[in-house]
Amino acid sequence: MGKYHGNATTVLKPKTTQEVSDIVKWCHEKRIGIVPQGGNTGLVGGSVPVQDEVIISLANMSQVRSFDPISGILIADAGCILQSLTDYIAPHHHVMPIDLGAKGSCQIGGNVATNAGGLRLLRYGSLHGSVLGLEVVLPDGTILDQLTSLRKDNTGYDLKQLFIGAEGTLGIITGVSILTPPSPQASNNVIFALPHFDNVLPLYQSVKRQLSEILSAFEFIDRTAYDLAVKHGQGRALSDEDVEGAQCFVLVETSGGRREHDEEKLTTLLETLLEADKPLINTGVLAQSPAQFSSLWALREGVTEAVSKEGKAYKYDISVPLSTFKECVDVTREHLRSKGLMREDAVKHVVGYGHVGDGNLHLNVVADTYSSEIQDALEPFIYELVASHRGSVSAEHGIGAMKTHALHYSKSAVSITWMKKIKELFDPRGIMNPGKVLE
Ligand code: FAD
Ligand code: S2G
Ligand code: ZN
Repeated sequence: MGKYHGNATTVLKPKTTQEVSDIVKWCHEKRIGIVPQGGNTGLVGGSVPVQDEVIISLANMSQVRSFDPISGILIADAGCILQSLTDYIAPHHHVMPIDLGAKGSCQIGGNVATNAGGLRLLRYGSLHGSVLGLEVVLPDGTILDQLTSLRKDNTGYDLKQLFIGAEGTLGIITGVSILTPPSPQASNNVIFALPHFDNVLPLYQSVKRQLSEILSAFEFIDRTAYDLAVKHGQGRALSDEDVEGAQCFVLVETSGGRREHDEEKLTTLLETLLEADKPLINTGVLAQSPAQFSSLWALREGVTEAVSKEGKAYKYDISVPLSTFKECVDVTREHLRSKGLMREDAVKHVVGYGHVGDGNLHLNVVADTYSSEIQDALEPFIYELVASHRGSVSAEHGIGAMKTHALHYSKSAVSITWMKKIKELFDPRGIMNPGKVLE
């Protein structure tokens, strides 16, 4: 399951919705396949041609159309980069309801198309909730203008929801209307070192109870992921003494109304945890400065890069019950060991990290090289493991081209049949992102 490589002869970069519509109309008439492309940061090959489709890049549609600092409603071209939108609304004291390590390149249109989750979903929910409206060019070139900025609009079927997470297979998103929350007056974070994984769940319970409304992220990093992040220069959050005996780590972020109030809550939490008869944590380090706040996040966000620097990654972005996070990593490692594949010239590491609050584990197998032997050992093993927990084979990254064969592990035959009926209704000529999501 390596990085996907397609080859397109043509990349078009329209500047307006009308240009997108004109191009799509032409492709529709000529029955030419299209791949909508945002920032190209997707991890399942969704933005890459599978044959010789025309790539329609939204990069040149990067204007903010409007922002209302009272309601926080932002209407932007789909090609706006997430970081640019974050920077645009910050002076108006608002934040984007989504944050992910790819923010410097990914576009809001791609975020919506993949229904990206990310680091803030725990606090601000899914894009299915924060997206208020969409402008979409349908596979025959029709412009579907649902770019409403209404918080409430119960008039007929909510069509926009179909395009959120459709990965460009039902139409090209050209405009996004999204509700942005007010920026927190104070953000803080703390990293905890835990002696073993079993403490993560009770820690999550007490953190939720003690921080309640100011909790904005609760991220898990196992020891291997942590060591790889440090090895590859993604920050050094804790001293060697602090990490002594730690089996995993948790990064907690708070976003609240008053710094003093939030810091008091965090300090009380840390004291309570450390003074407990059986402490859940070995230690905790509270960020003392904006620089330290950023370096704690850099460590967590840098795991992806560290994994890809360490070797060839087989990435499994899965939803499984929180209690099974460590088991899934350990069982996979043991399975590979039983095949004689846990060795330096085959599989070097099996790591786990992810979004605890979303039940989303990023299980990454780091190999020396890609090989069919490793691939065959991993699939369908991991998909069956996920299905045994009634989980999802793709929590937030989508299906793209790389996981179409695995869709049935998480969706019933009836569901897939009706997905295909919807695809047939919107794209009877099959020109919109062919080979993605549905086989
Ligand atoms: P692309 O990669 O260009 O495209 C992704 C899919 O959307 C493709 O199928 C494409 O055809 C379609 N598409 C793109 N733009 C449009 C459009 N305007 N209209 C219709 N279809 C379109 N993902 C998460 O969910 N959570 C994370 O925490 C996260 N962290 C990441 C960290 C790193 C370092 C990296 C590299 C990736 C991460 N991702 C994460 C994956 C990726 O960033 C997201 O899927 C992102 O939403 C993709 O946006 P993009 O603009 O790069 O889209
Ligand atoms: C994350 C990023 C991509 C990956 O870090 O939350 O979604 O799988 C991931 O490393
Ligand atoms: Zn993620």
